[in-house]
Amino acid sequence: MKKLKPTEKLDIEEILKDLENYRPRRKGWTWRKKVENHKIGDFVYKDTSENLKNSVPLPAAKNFGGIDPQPEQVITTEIASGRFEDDIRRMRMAAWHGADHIMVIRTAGQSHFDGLIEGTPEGVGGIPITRKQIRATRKALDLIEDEVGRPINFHSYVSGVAGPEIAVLFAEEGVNGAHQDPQYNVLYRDVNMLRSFVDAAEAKRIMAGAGLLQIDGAHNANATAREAWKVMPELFVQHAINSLFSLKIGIPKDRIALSTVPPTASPSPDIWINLPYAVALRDLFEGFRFRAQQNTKYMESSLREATVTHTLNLLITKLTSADIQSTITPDEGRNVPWHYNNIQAVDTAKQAFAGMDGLKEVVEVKEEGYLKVKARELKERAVLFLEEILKVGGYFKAVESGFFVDSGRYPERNGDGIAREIDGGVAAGTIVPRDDDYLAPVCDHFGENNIPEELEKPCDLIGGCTLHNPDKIDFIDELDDEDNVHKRLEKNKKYRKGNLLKPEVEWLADGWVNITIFLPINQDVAEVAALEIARKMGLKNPEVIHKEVMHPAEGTLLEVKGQVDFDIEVDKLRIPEKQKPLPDDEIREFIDENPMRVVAATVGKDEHSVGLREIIDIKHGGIEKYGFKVTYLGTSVPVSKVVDAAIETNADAILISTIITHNDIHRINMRKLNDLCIEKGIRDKVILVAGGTQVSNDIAVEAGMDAGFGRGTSGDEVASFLVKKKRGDI
Ligand code: B12
Repeated sequence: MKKLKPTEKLDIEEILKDLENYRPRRKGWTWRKKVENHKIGDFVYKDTSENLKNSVPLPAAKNFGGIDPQPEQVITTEIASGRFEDDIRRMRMAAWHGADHIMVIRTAGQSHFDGLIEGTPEGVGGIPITRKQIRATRKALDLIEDEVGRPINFHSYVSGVAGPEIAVLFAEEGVNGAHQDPQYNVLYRDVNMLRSFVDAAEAKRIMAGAGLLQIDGAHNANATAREAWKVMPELFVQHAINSLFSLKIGIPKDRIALSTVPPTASPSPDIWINLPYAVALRDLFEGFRFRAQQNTKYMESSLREATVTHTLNLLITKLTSADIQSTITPDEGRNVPWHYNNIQAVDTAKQAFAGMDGLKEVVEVKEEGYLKVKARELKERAVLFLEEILKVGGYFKAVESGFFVDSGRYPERNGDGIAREIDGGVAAGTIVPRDDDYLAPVCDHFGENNIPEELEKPCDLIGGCTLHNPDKIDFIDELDDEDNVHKRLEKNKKYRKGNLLKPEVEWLADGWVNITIFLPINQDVAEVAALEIARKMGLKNPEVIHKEVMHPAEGTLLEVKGQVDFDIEVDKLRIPEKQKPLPDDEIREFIDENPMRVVAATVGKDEHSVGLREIIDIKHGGIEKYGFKVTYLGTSVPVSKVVDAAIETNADAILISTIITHNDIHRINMRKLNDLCIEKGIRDKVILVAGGTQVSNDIAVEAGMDAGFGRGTSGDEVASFLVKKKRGDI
């Protein structure tokens, strides 16, 4: 398969080609490699891992030499578009931003299917986990990991009544991690308790054999309980049950990760509650791995609020050392996550971790006082909980009595726990005891199996099982003539291969855009008005997805999503040609032979000098280094004074900086400069250049300048322009 090129899109058809013969090249989980005292650019990092080969750094990185420090934690992103062909494009973006643990959410209801499904049907809130979908995804991820230069862990769920079958599928197809926790099936999917634990034993054994990382499901209890911070003792109990069960079945400790979510969120006192919980958990479960999940329970529609909650969660991770940092899209509370929000969440983690690098070398989590007392109290409550489970006759009895997901702070009980019957639930009565002479010639199979002792592995009896001989796997391509990837690709071909472009947030060319509106009115009126505005703007199916009171009477902030129903023809767009700066020597040579004088100032009542000085000063690589003679007049300079100075010095060019743009003052200043130069008769011989954060070449030219330069301009670009203009090239 052809390598990916950073400038080319993933070719989905190419990925689907010859899929029946694709084999995963690696099995099992991969951790990041920490680099001690890692020198990156001008800095030495304490807690980072190896750099990526290709990546997109944080926006501010351009001020720091483009560095892109990668934290030591594995970073997770959860993907749930429902179409794998769109998921994999999202995965590629996420990997470039620093995600190396890609979790694929399953379609709603898959945990009740009692077998595997095939083909590439579309899912709801996730994809149907089928061999073809995961093989294609693994193949794409193999290409993506070569592109970024780091292994990518692919992950999904081993739960429901087809759990063991899914575990085999994952082991065969090179999936690297999975959620597996029988308590999850029991409490949230109403799968029969006995069936769930028997299935879990089988699934865990298979996962152990293939080196998958297992993540438990305890975090779902905080997502379910109304006051999640009260269920902390139960969370320990759930972690304990699943971790020890897994250990006994043979998963090694470093492949067992506890899924832990800080139970509360601000405005409750976040650190005060969440930190002792995290400390107690690490104490109790030493040697296991920790997967820190971000809190979503209290997230509604504010992206800002979610991002702050998540950043506080990252502080907890940093103080208590989690191994995996899971990121949740900040829009999870308001819609099916949009792909760019996956990326924003990964960046939030990357940015916060880079900022907090070395924190534990300068700040210590106190071992005495409140933290110790509180952590001890939580552990005691958990131990009492476990003792009570034993007292009532064990785990199944405890579930029958509604011990779990009760919103009381243990030992208090509110009586609102989830109770299940031992012989109730999905797939009740389906467990069949094995005969005394039971023999299954397959590997990584849990429990009694009469395999002859002299065999190296059970499947030698049949010349290899599918785990050892992948050629025995039956690859079923598609079962549904309509609901499949090929039909979907056919429909959107013109956007993938053609000349057409449309906005998207979930699926290619879905047409969704998001607009932000402030209305100076109360929220009830604002909501209706915002929809009307969106309709008048031509948006179809508008929906208010966020509403926030700025003041009960003065105004409301809203975000509205809507769809556009037109396409953009890419080849009809006029793309401004990127001007390449001239080579340094060429500029210097020209200025040696044709000395140029320049007058420069920040104009109007503007005191911002930093930008213009970067363009001029020799020490910043400004135009002086090429020999331009610059008369710098300073800041808040009237336009007339700039023109007078240009006449006095017989200048070849005028450079003005205009940062403040309120009331279009930047356009007014540019026009004034042009008009005055015309009035004084020098416009023909002087080159006029303006710059500033909101200045673009188009705006400047429209206001009478010869050129305009915005954010991120460098001296060589301005010098090149001046030389080309003087030479008459442009
Ligand atoms: C530093 C700063 C200040 C400093 C300025 C110190 C100084 N000596 O320059 C101080 C604290 C004094 C200041 C004051 C104010 N500031 Co101020 N300030 C900033 C800040 C934080 C950074 C600007 C900066 O230096 N950037 C770094 C340089 C390198 O980037 P740059 O300016 O974009 O320059 C580049 C390009 O634009 C271009 N360029 C710029 N000029 C030119 C000229 C030419 C000829 C060319 C070719 C290219 C070029 O090339 C440069 C290099 O790449 C910005 C916010 C931000 N993060 O951008 C606000 C910002 C610019 N300030 C702002 C405001 C409103 C003010 C105040 C009015 C606030 C107040 N009410 O008091 C006052 C204005 C005072 C006055 N009379 O001018 C606003 C402007 C909004 C707008 N677009 O109208 C900003 C954007 C902040 C904000 N979001 O509100 N500020």
